Amino acid sequence: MPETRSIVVLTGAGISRESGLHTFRDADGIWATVKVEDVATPEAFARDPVRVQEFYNERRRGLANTGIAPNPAHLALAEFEAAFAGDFLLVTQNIDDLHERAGSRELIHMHGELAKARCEACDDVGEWREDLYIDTACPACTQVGDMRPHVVWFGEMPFEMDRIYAALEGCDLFVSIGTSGNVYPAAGFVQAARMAGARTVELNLEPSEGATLFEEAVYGPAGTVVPGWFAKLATD
Ligand code: BV8
Repeated sequence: MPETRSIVVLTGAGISRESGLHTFRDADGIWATVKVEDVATPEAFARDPVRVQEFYNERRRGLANTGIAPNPAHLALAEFEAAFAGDFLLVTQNIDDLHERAGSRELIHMHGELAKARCEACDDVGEWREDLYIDTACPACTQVGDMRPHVVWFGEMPFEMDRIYAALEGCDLFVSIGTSGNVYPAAGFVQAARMAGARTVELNLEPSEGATLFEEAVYGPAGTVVPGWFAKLATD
């Protein structure tokens, strides 16, 4: 096996499942109880901002629950990154803060962060761990009524796409963990990695929508599969 010099890892909601956070499309997932078009689009926010703010307030309160903590999969990624001599980039679709709490450093939240809020009047983005209301004042410009979760809704451009594609074009290993491969552009990253000639691996509970695009796969819970797989990579 040629030496691995540059790794891109993509994670989705599945990596946080064993930490106690729901996924989206599993039977007990978030989209089983609420519709995307009612809470996760700019149109929904314009139509019913109270409902959208409450949807994210509930999830943000959930993050503050002491029972929610990084699991062995998050910890294994942070441990591997710390010891890896090459380039390592972790791109997550998740808006929870479990990767940073596990110690990951080169980390991009392409769909934003639940623990941050953005002012649409002055574009200030800051840490935000309490509830957001339609009359919350911006801490930077004091404007009232323009605060929103710093989260990427459907139809909005994900963050740091140039940096992500540059990393994919230069990587020799792409590992996708805990994602169903339903949401673009993230679901297309494996294609970019293949174009770059990278080795492509899927670590998931079950085959994703894009399973056939991966050269290798290991199926099982991330908390078990990810530590073992990265421990072996570290000794390859
Ligand atoms: C954009 C933040 C363009 C909000 C989210 C091409 C074709 C078709 C449609 C499109 C396309 N291009 C764009 C679109 C539209 C849309 C899209 O992809 N729609 C889909 C549904 C068809 N995409 C967008 O709108 C994106 N924007 O493309 O902009 C643009 C261009 C110019 C100018 C402006 C804009 C924006 C998408 C981002 C939306 N925001 N999240 C929030 O969190 O509330 S997406 C949401 O889905 C989450 O981020 C989530 O992470 C993401 C993906 O879901 P998964 O993470 O994969 O979770 P899921 O439940 O689906 O799967 C979990 C997996 O884990 C399963 O496979 C399961 O088996 C596994 N699992 C479960 N337990 C475990 C496990 N694995 C391991 N261990 C376990 N224990």
